[in-house]
Formats: sequence, C-alpha cells, structure tokens
Amino acid sequence: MFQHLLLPLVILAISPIPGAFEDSVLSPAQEELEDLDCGHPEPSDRIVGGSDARPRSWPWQVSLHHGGGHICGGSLIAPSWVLSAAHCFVNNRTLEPAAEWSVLLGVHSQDGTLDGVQVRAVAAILVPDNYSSAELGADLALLRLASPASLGPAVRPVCLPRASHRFAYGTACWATGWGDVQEKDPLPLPWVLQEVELRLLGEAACQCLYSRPGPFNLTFQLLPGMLCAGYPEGRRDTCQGDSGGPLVCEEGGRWFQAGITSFGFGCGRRNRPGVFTAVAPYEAWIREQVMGSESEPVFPSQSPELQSGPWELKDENCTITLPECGKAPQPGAWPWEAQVMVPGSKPCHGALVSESWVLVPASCFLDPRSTDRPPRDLDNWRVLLPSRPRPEQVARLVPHKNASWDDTSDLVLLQLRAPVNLSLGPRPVCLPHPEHYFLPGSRCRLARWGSGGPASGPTALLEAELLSGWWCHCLYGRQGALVPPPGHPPHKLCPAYREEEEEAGHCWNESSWSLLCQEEGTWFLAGIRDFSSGCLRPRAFHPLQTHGPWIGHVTQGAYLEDQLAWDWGSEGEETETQICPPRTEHGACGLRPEPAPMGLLWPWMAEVHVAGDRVCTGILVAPGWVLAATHCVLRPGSTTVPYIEVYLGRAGASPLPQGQQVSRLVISIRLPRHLGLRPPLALLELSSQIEPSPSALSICLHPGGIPLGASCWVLGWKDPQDRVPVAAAVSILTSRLCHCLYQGILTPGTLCVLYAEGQEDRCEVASAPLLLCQTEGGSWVFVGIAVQGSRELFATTGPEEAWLSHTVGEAHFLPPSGSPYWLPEGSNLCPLDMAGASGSSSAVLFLLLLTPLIQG
Ligand code: 4AZ
Repeated sequence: MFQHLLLPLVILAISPIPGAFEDSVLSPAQEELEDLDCGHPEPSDRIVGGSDARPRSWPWQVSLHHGGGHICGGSLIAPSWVLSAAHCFVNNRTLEPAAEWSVLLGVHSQDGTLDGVQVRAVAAILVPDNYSSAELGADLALLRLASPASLGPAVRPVCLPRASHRFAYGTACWATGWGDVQEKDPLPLPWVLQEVELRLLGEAACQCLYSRPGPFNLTFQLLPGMLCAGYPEGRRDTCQGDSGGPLVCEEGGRWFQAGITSFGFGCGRRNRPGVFTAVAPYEAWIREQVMGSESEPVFPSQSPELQSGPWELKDENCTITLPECGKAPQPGAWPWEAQVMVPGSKPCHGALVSESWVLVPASCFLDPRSTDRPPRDLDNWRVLLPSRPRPEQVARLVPHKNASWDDTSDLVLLQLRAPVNLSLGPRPVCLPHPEHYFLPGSRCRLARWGSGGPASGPTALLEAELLSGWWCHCLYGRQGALVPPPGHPPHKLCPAYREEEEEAGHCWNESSWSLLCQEEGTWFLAGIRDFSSGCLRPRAFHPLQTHGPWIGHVTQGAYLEDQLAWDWGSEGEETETQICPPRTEHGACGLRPEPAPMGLLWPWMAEVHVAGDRVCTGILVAPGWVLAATHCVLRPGSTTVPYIEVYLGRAGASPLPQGQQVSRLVISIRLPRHLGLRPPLALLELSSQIEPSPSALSICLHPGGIPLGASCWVLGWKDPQDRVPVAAAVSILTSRLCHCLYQGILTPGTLCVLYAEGQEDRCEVASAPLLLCQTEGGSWVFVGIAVQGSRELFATTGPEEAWLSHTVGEAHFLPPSGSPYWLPEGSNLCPLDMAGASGSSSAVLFLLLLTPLIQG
C-alpha cells in the first residue's frame, strides 16, 4: 500500500438504529440518527505526502490474526460484525475454523504492546455459497465477533452502501491496510497502518485495461460485483496483506465502504488497477446474515443528487499507459548512463534506475577480498548523468548484502542528494521483475558497466540476440540443474553475437559490460557481466531479475516494468521440465535440442574443404580440433599437408544467415601411429579455437563404443554439391554378427550398421558420412566415419582412444556405460560360414533372427 491522505471530520456519538433495512427514503429524523452511527472518524488535520495513517483516522479498520500474525484486513460494520474477503478464510475449498482467528480493533501500529487495542474472538465466519475463488467473484465474508467491540474514538463502524448506491467513476477513495509496500516487500517496522488514495475506474475502462495481456501474459474478465480502483500508470495500489480491508469513499461528510480489497495482478503495475469486491451489490446478502443479531450495520441512503452520475459510456476506450523507463533516442545513447567519479579511483559506469538512485557494481568501490565497511565519506563523490550541466552529489551508498563475495550480486545503489527531473534528459532504465522471460532472439546490446578498459571498436560489435534458455543453460549453466522454465529466473543470460569472428587484435577482457535487452522499443537492464570469457566478447551474463525486489525495496521507486513481449512460441508453452544432457569436465558437448533453434540442426558437423577440390564431412571434437576421414584429407601416398579450410555453422535445415558460419584453417594433420595400413581417422588442428555456441559445438565421445540404449544415425549429405545434411536411422550390428558378415576384411575398430527400411540411399558416400548416436541422457556421441566406399562399415575411434585424448586435451569423453562393443580378437563363433553373405540383405535378415541387435 502506498501513499497519503486527506481527512475532514466530525465527532459524533454512536447509537444503533432500528429499522434501517428498507431501501426507502428515510425521514429527516432517521437520517440524523444514521449520522450518529457510521463512517465518522475522529476529527483530524489533513495530512499530505506521507503514507502512514494518523491514529484513529480509519476507526473501522481491523486486523485479522491467524497463527499469531496479521493475515488480512477487515472493516467493522457493527459492534459485533466485521466485513472481510472470503479468500482470507477459504483454503482448498474449506473454511478455516473461526476459533483460529482473532480480530484486533483500534490498532495503529502492530509493533509493541498494542496498548488500547481490543482483541475479539471470532464466533462465526460466513461466506456466500457461490464463492469459489477471488477471481470468480463473491469474495466477501462476514465475521461475527464472540463479544461486541466497545465503540470509542479508535473503534467505530463504517457505513455500508445500499444496492442502489452508485459511486461515481473518478471519485477519489481510500484504501487502508498493513499489507506489503511493494510486491514481496513487507511493511517495515513499526507496522503503522498505511493509507492510499485510489480513483474508482469505470467498468468498461477497467475491463479494457485487463483485456490487454499484461503480467504473466494474462487477461482477465471483470465480473459483476467487482470494481476497480487505482491508476493506469500504477505505482499506488493495495497489495498482499491488504486483502479484506476496506476501500472507502466520502459522501456528505460520511465514509461509505465501496469495496473490499480482493486481488490484482501484482501490485502497483501499469494498466493493472486493484480489483475490489463491490459492497453495494451484496446489501441483501449482508442483511440476511446479520438479521436478528443484537447489532446490525447501517446502510444510509445516498443523497439523490449523487445518484445521477457522472457515469461512463459503456464502450469506453482505455488509454494504455506506456512505460516511463527504458526509452532511448537511439541505441548507444543511453539516457540512464551514469558515471560515478570517486577521488583516487577510475570512473565507474552504472545505470540510473529512478529519480534518485543509481545502480553500479560494488566492485568499483568495495574490495571483494576485504571485509571493510562500505565507504562512509561520500562528500567528494560525484555522478555524471546525460544532459545534466553539473554532476550530482551522493547522499547514501547501499551495498547488496552479498556484494563482496558473490559475483552475481556485485551491486550497490547510490542515492543522489537531490532527485533529478526525469522529463529533462536523464531517464531511468527499466528493470525486470523476477518472473521476466526475455524471449530467445530478443534484441540486446552491451553497455558499459563498472570500471575498466577502453570501449570497444565498432558499435555493431555490441549488438546481440539472446540465446534460448535451454542453450544458455546447457552451455554455461550449473551442472545437473534443471533448465529453468519460462517464468523462473534463469541462471544466466546468453547473448549470441552477429559475427563470430572477433576483431583482429581486439581483446575484450579489459572492459566490463551490462546487457540491455529491448522489448517493444523499451530497454531493460537484463544482465550484469561475467568475467569468464577471456578476450572474446562476454557470453554469459548474470541475470538482474532476481535483484528487482531488492532494488525496489531500497529505492521505493525504481521502474520495475512488466514484460512487454509475450510471443513465447513453442518454448513458452513447454511445460515439461527440461534437463541438460550431461557435461564433461571440459563443458557441454553434443547438444541438440528439439526443435533446433535458428534452423541449426547439427552444430558439430563440419565441412572440410580440401585444396579447393574436395569436400568431406568432419566432426568437431574440441574447440580447436576436427576429426575427418584420412582418405578424404590426404591423397594416397601423399605426405604433404594440403590447404584445408573447415566450416562450421552450416549444417542447417535452411540457408543460414552468414553470421552464424565459422571458418578456420587447418594448421596440422595428426594420424595415430599405425603399423601397416594407413589409419582411417585423422585429426585436423584448427588455426584457432571455436567458441562453443549453438552453431558450433563439440560432439561427445564415448569410451568403449556405443552407449547402452542409444539410438544411432548416419549423417551425411544428399549431394556433396549443395551439402544439405540428411540423417538415416540405423541399427548397429552386434560385434559378432559384423565380424562374421565381413570376415577377413574388417580392421580392428570397424563396426557395421543396418539401415532402417528405405533409408540406405539417403546419404552420398564419397564425402564420408558420420555415424552418431544419441544417448538416453540426450547427448550426441560420435561413433565413426564411413570406411572409404562403404555405407555399412564405419571406422570408429575405439582403438585410438588413448591417442585421441592425448592429442586433444579437451576431447569430451562421457563416462563409460554398458559393456565394450568390441569382442576379443580372433573370436570364432560365427553360426554359419558367412563369408559369401556380406552385403546380401537376405542373409543379413536371416542372421538377425539368430542374433539380437543393439537397438537403433
Ligand atoms: C493479495 O495478494 C493482493 N494489487 C491484494 C490486492 C492486490 C494484489 C494482491 C491488488 O492479497
């Protein structure tokens, strides 16, 4: 609950009135009697600019306690009756026992001794039969007190409106309560009752606002018996803990309860006014419940001139309020860019987040290794803001509580001595709520953050698109953790840059950056930098969204803004929890989510262009190494290294943007030491490493052959000219079957496959297709490369594992699973003499009946 109050008032005595039930015109004598009964607080001066209520200004406000603490608000409507919200008492469709609740009357601050406060037990809780949940309406409840309240200056009932009562739209009314001061930000001690002025919104205007998708992409259908109050721009509202409390409007010197705080979508958000249960439509229900009890509420009639309007037009359009933050005239000219100047230190870049607060990395001012108290002498600190003639002075420094030891919370807030006028030049950046989901492909930019080296070269290098949560998490996230689904804060945010090739000689590790992402033309501060990237541009940022509530809490005015783009596509609808395939000690390998992002299907598949005349497949086994068929890269008998170029990021379903391609030169070819025959597999050393990304990522290797339960594919090209990748499903024949089928021609480490029906001819063989398997855990594993001229025989890494891991330190070997594929040498257990059976599919099928396959 936020904001201030005006209170005009008169003291009057209290006495119950008989016969106030009929909705009829009352005699002057009755009117006078009613005046004595309800809606009159103590006289008080007007207060402006605070949000603490004055004692006794809202004497009908009660606090409902359960389990020893405040849960909901309520209003005293008669000495023995309190009006509140049904959702406070109904849990899983059952009403909580009245005996567990107590009502505190005459409370101002909930801290301390509660002197003068009356506490009453609850004799009964009554809820309308048709109540099921707050969003479906009828969210009201009556509490009968075990003994009546004693009325006095701090405890008096409010007036209730009759069914015919009309509150004019636009009327300024007041809501009160001890609820949160912002979302997830409880009222601080001493828990003084808060009040906020809210304007009644027309039904059509409110429905119009709620019909536009907002927080959580939700819309909402306003139902009869509900009313809205608040402001299109948000920022003043009720919140959790205010529920059940009253919304009161003054009419003719008396306060009527127009609404009961019921619910809303968040608190104080733009275009999301609070929703209240309208009290007037429930006149009959309330009368029915209290009928015959010793004290009854008062329903004064409305003065006739007030019943005539103004009323809104039925089809009223609403004006959607746009965000006040995150507007930049042009990307790069950031109106929130703040430079903090501290004598004796380098300038530190940060961001203006409200009229009075600047967010900067704590590491600019606090030494992470020392436990020194934060600096206190801020007199000489200055903050430079865009289009401000003079630097601002600093009043206060508030470090994040984990600032000095936790890289993800490297933040301090600096309060300016005087707030800046946001309409003239500087503007705050928008901050995301914890549930914000920056869509894959979001347009982002890097912006200076903290102290450190010179700015980068061309600004185009600062542009990026966000990777999907799955890729980001699986490439850089925590080992073994589930992929956070949309709506849960990610562990990292990953920008993918348009050009993979870095500027020659430019090293980025001297500078530090924040990540700004744009939605509908509005910029959010999405992430803060991660130093793990060496000379390359930063790849993974710490998301800022988990810090939104802390920033909101400290500044009480930062622009936490709703998500503006909701085009989630298939990923947004993903409800199944996703897990990343296992990583190896060298990081992620063999990732390929379904559906593949950006048309990329096989991020480990390489094109090996040899001396300008041949193209073969290859496979990335580590950031600097590609494995290819020896017969493809070396001419028979030749020993000189030809000119070889390797391309990655081309194995897509459709033509890919040029930007995703990566190419490298081959600087050496390594062959395992072999006696006799030339070894079938060659390692190509690349001129420089390739940064892991969804378009170029290493494959996993598996010691001992094929992982248990894997499904396998031959991956090649339909035609070596256009090189569209095709995959054919295959089964791997058992080692014994393979051995028996191809007796005499098998070299160690060769295995045989059987194609699924009709898939034999999918791949062209001259370019040496690859054999890959996907493990049950989801990782893609390299198994072999086609033996020259064969579709069925594949040379595997099996015999060369030691050589491979020795040559390529960063090869991704998964932990072994299952038993090794290869039989001991010289196995002689063939069921028939099958020397002549090789290549004959009928013979193979016959053999299948005899010998089980490793499933493909
Ligand atoms: C609640 O949770 C709640 N902004 C009450 C009111 C509002 C939101 C939430 C309206 O009790």
